[in-house]
Amino acid sequence: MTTVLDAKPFPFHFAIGSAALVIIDMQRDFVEPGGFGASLGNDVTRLQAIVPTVQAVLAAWRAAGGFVVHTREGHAPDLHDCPPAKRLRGAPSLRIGDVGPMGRVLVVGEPGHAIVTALAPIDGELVIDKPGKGAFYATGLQNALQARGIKQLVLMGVTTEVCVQTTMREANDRGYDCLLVEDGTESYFPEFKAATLAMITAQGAIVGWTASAAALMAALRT
Ligand code: TIU
Repeated sequence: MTTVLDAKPFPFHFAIGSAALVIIDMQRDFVEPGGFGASLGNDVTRLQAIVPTVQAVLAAWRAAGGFVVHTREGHAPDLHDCPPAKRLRGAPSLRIGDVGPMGRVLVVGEPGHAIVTALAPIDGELVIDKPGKGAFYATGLQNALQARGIKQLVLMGVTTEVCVQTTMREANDRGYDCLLVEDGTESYFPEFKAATLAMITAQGAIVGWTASAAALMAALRT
């Protein structure tokens, strides 16, 4: 058993063989200019800044022999899996499916849909394409985790209060213990990130644990 001693609200225990590192939506559509995140009016540079930290944790997790899951938010080219409520919401500069500088926005297989090169999946890692914010909704994630006996999830990715938090809450209801890496996640809104980290650990870890990348990597070295 491995313990992240310096976790909030108290130490987090996991076994590398029954844990998965889940990296949420580190796609060009969210972290590069011209994609979905930017179309909603966001400054994407905040999200780009976490790539080296996510890369360091990913390398440490791989070195420890841990299982890795990458998720990608996106829709089929015919948009059958994109509810009109999602596509028509608000007044973005480009809607889902429109052609932008990185291809069709938030569409599977387009350049913007790809995970950033620094965090590209390698052989043996699971890639989950998801049409929603949560990684369990309309995907094979639950079956894949159950088949491997996974009990604990360590999460990173974007954005903290949207796809990451939604996935953590879905995971809680399915019985997983979840730890979110504080500097391995980011929001377009710093105040939303801070509030999300606080609400996860409140009430005796009502949603889960948080810890720094350094604390997690220190645990992985023991
Ligand atoms: N807009 C926003 O903050 N996030 C999303 O739309 N998707 C994810 O968080 N991946």
